[in-house]
Amino acid sequence: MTRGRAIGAGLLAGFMAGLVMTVVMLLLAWLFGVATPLAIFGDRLSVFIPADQFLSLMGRVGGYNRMKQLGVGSVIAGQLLVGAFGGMLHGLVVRRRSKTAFRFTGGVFILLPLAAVAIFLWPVLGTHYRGLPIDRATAVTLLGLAVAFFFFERTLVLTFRFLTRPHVQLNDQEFSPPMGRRALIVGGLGLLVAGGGAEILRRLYRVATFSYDGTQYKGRVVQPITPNDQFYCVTKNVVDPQVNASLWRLEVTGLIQTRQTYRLDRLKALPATTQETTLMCISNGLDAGLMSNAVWKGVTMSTLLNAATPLPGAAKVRLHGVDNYTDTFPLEKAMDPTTLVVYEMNGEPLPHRHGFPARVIVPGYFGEKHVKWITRIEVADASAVGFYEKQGWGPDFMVPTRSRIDQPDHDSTFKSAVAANGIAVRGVAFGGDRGISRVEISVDDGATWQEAKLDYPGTKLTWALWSYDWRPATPDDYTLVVRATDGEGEVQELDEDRPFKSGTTGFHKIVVHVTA
Ligand SMILES: Nc1nc2c(c(=O)[nH]1)N[C@H]1C(S)=C(S)[C@@H](COP(=O)(O)O)O[C@H]1N2
Ligand SMILES: [Mo]
Repeated sequence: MTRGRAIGAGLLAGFMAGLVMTVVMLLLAWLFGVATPLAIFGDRLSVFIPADQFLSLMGRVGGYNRMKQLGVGSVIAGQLLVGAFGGMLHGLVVRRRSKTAFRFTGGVFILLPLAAVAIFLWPVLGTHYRGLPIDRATAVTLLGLAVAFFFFERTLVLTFRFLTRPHVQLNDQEFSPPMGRRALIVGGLGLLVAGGGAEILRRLYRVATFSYDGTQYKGRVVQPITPNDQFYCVTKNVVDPQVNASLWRLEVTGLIQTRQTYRLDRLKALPATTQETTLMCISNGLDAGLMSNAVWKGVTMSTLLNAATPLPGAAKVRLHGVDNYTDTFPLEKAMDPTTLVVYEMNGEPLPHRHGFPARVIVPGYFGEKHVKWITRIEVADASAVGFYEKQGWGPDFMVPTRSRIDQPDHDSTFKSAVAANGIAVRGVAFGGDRGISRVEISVDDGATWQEAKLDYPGTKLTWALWSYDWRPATPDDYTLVVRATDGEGEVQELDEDRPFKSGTTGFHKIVVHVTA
């Protein structure tokens, strides 16, 4: 076999093997919720990208969803490239040895990559999109990788053999016909496999988070309690978990005396608490709607922790979702009677995208800490960090007091005859776990302030809805500003020293034109 032929056949066989392997991964993900590099490679990489770089990258590619799509696309492209390269090496080796045993190719193309990928992906192997507990999920992910690599190895070896095997034996002389026709057959098969893969990709795309990640709740529609299907939504995932409740467990582990495991029915059998709580994302802009309010039902986290008995040295809890999302907060906060593990949202089981079957509610902290699809509460020492903390978010995760004008629209115009009858100005104000005691509105860019009415005062743990009947007398361009005072008497402020990684502070302003 010539060198060129070995390389050509190797590249084609390797590309084909990469394709088959990728389709196997897609199938495993689609049918069984197995975590594959397509999804978890990005999770693993993103913790190495500091928050500011992460945000600028996100801006450059056109948003979080685009970034996720690029991530998956790059992993697929990478797998095909590495596959082709591996195939080429295989071709060159076979050319010298003429025969390769499974012992050899299995070692090089199954065991070696399995070890390498397992080591690199170790922290995220415990992911499972149907909700297996972390240890079992790790085993399933490894098994899935082994299966995918097995398909790679078999496809590579057999395709290469098919492409290069001499099929005519004349007077002891090898005759190798040109590879063209066989390459065509392999190419055709490749197209079929790619078509199947594209179909699975399409189906996965339809259930992917692209259509709803970043959903906001703001404007005229805002009511005291956000309907479940309008609740804001943020997820790090490309495809969110759809947990099968019978596979799912909640474990309490780490620095504790007795490890505890709860099935959903055991969790629901514990004394329940119902609590209205508002959530807001750390990345919520002053005018944005990554903030919503719901009534949650579940059990206090302290019930679960006390049953496990934390040991001396325990300082934090690290919470794990089935999507290997993690976050932490102080043990003291975990023991607070308002910190919950909930399974109902506004009287219904948690919707999948909001964490079915159970999520954490931890009032006062940004949305990130309200871990969805929770599967493990790990009691840890003070050094434990979570997913976004590794990216450098924080260090302050407490919600600062914020307020927003929902109505009228920014840049809207009113005839003065209409304006004289009153323009309804409405909005929300949120003070973390401190409540809202007062809202003021300014129509002259903060020079003077008027009292707004608290139509829905909420509780210490929720937002308040406010309104103001504004009757501008003269035509002008008005700048409206809102400011809230929390339940402890602290007036909302612009904290210039607060890093953006701890969430924005400041005032929401809109401009309204009143014309003659
Ligand atoms: N397991 C898991 N929990 C998670 C996330 C995630 O990606 N995975 N995203 C967090 C972020 S950044 C926010 S703002 C809230 C959003 O909760 P919601 O989608 O129910 O509004 O969930 C948090 N909990
Ligand atoms: Mo968030």
